[in-house]
Amino acid sequence: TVGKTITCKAAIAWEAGKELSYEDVEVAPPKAHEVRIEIFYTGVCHTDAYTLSGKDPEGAFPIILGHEGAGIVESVGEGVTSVKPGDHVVALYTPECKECKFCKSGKTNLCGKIRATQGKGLMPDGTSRFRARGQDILHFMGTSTFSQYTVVADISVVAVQPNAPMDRTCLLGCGITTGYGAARVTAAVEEGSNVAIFGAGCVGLSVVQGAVAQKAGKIIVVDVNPAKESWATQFGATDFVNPTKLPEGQTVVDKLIEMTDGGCDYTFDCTGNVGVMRAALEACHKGWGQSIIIGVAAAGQEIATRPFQLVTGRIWKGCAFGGIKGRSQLPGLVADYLDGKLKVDEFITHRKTLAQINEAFDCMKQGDCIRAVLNM
Ligand code: NAD
Ligand code: AHE
Ligand code: ZN
Repeated sequence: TVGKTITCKAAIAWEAGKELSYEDVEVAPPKAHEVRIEIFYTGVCHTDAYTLSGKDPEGAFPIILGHEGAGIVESVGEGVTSVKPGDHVVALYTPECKECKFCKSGKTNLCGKIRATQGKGLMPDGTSRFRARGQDILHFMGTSTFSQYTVVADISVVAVQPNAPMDRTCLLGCGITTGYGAARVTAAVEEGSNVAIFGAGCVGLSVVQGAVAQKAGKIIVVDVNPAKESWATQFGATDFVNPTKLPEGQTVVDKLIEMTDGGCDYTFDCTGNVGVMRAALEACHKGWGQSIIIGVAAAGQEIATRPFQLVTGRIWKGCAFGGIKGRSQLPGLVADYLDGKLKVDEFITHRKTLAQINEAFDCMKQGDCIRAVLNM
């Protein structure tokens, strides 16, 4: 297959708001500094549904979605030295070139090298490697893992330990790394600090794991779904608050301030709801509390608070992919998983095949789903 176009199955999003279509796609061979990957497993993330809905300002169609994938390198283009055919890999929607202003800053995991073309759904040379029904199909987040074969930039892929099962490592491509990294890298939660996590999905529960690893004091999970209490406890939360069950007149902010003697040291929004983001900021301790926005809000939504909240020392920030540099740090997370220090298996509540992808999207929208993993 090396150097040749591969015809395989993919789930194509032809139009916003419509079901995905499982059909043949032609995947061109990788050009210079590109890698063709046989995807074995992919997770389904809310951000895929968000872009499919048509609300993502960067979303264009037709497109192959998916950004939580693991597989094996099939072939590489000219000049690729970081991975080779046969390597077990995870696709990276946050690439790491190690040479741009961002990568060299030491201040962020965002990489600027290919962000412009990635946002347009194209490979770095401005073209697509996918064709179906005689037309070009766009790439998504530089990964497009809802295809049995995909082509990515060589800076958008990392080789990981081959003894780590790919149906688990795929989840390190987004949800788990995002939450775990937010607690360990972006917030760098200190020992004994009080933490509140809004939203106990894959991302929020991964923040809980990160907070446990950082030896946080109180780890308070806030969720409107009562079924999330046992999930929170299983991952190491010390307390659970359901904002819909508070006494009349008490807000979730009042409750958290009361539980933490003045406010939390760190809070995390893992819901994407801008009202929740405000509550998370205002539940922070005066003088130093930090609130980290992780959730992706719908297009057009804005956050608000009284500026006095910041004047009095609360800090509002956010992160993508948990602040983790994929090529440098993902093998470390896989090692944590292999050593039993990072839970991954526990997140998989649903398993489907690529052909059943629309069912997986339906599952994701139910309260009992943490992650649905697709076998390609
Ligand atoms: P999820 O839907 O599985 O979990 C969200 C949880 O929030 C659910 O348990 C839900 O009951 C709870 N919730 C909803 N409204 C609430 C409210 N008002 N108060 C308290 N809890 C509430 O989602 P997920 O997969 O964990 O992802 C969370 C968010 O993070 C999504 O918006 C997703 O798009 C985003 N995301 C961001 C990044 C990033 O890099 N920044 C990466 C992955 C996902
Ligand atoms: N394209 C959207 C924004 C979507 C977004 O915030 N994406 C996150 C990852 S979510 C993963 O599930 C991200 O990485 N953002 C940083 C980046 O560079 O895209 C929009 O509003 O335009
Ligand atoms: Zn995601």
